[in-house]
Amino acid sequence: MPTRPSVLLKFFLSLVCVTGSSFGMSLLQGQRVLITGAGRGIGRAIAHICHAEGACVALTARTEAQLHETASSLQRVSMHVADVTDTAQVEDMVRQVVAKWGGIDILINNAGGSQAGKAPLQELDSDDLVQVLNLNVVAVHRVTKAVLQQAQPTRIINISSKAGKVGLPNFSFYVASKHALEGLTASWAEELKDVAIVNSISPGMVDTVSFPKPPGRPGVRSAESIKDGLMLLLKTNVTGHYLHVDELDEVRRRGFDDRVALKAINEPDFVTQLSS
Ligand SMILES: *[C@@H]1O[C@H](CO)[C@@H](O)[C@H](O)[C@H]1NC(C)=O
Ligand SMILES: *[C@@H]1O[C@H](CO)[C@@H](O)[C@H](O)[C@H]1NC(C)=O
Ligand SMILES: *[C@H]1O[C@H](CO)[C@@H](O)[C@H](O)[C@H]1NC(C)=O
Repeated sequence: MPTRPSVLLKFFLSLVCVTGSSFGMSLLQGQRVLITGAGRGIGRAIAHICHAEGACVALTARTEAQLHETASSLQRVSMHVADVTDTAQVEDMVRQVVAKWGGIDILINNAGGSQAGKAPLQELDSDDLVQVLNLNVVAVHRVTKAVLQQAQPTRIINISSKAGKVGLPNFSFYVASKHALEGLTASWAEELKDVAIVNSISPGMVDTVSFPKPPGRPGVRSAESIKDGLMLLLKTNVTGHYLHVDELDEVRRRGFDDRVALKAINEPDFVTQLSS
């Protein structure tokens, strides 16, 4: 099994991205994709899915060993150790990615985390809310801003959650952070509408280090199973939308077009609805 392509082969493969060629049939041929939190879990699955579609993938995470694990079976790949909560590290990471690939076409804001512990509000420490907002919201702005300063991405995808849409008891800090993420997504979709498509995806109940799931629990899915939802968001020309992978499955079971699963983040105008 050839898992370590030669340096020369890697060089030629990476030219596809540096020169922006797009001669293949794969959806992401020649596209340069930056993925945060790519060292494990959903970020690692996203890296593999994008690479299988022909993309050149730039991986970033805090832990170098984990980046190596994600990259080990990939050819068109670069690794960039950075902490998304540190502005200088993020700006430097984006500089390295642009130097390596000549640009960034797609940004996938995947890095994020859970709240310190599940508990009702009376038992939570307010400082923990600052922590979760810093990682799940502030860092997304930091990375997205640095990318927009140094490259012209045409697509931005945020990894959100059902918790971006509904309240969940004992989980209010995480819920608040994902609601805030939806707010960023909807606002940025409008601000960037002439240059980039901005959407969010909820990967459903994936068993990860940040969110371990008891084996056999109903509804639990693998990180790899988000592929069809992710591909839909990588193709769509609508912006400011949210997709939940479980809902895409249900849309398909009922025989609707996949696009039915893409829901506008903005509520329809209430007064217009009343008068129609
Ligand atoms: C929330 O946490 C409290 C206290 O730990 C627990 O008693 C309660 O069952 C939890 N509620 C839910 C819905 O998990
Ligand atoms: C997206 O593409 C479809 C078909 O290609 C087209 O009918 C639709 O108007 C487009 N929508 C936007 C928002 O560009
Ligand atoms: C992307 O997702 C992150 C959290 O994963 C969120 O904080 C951010 O607001 C999102 N950005 C957009 C444009 O949706």
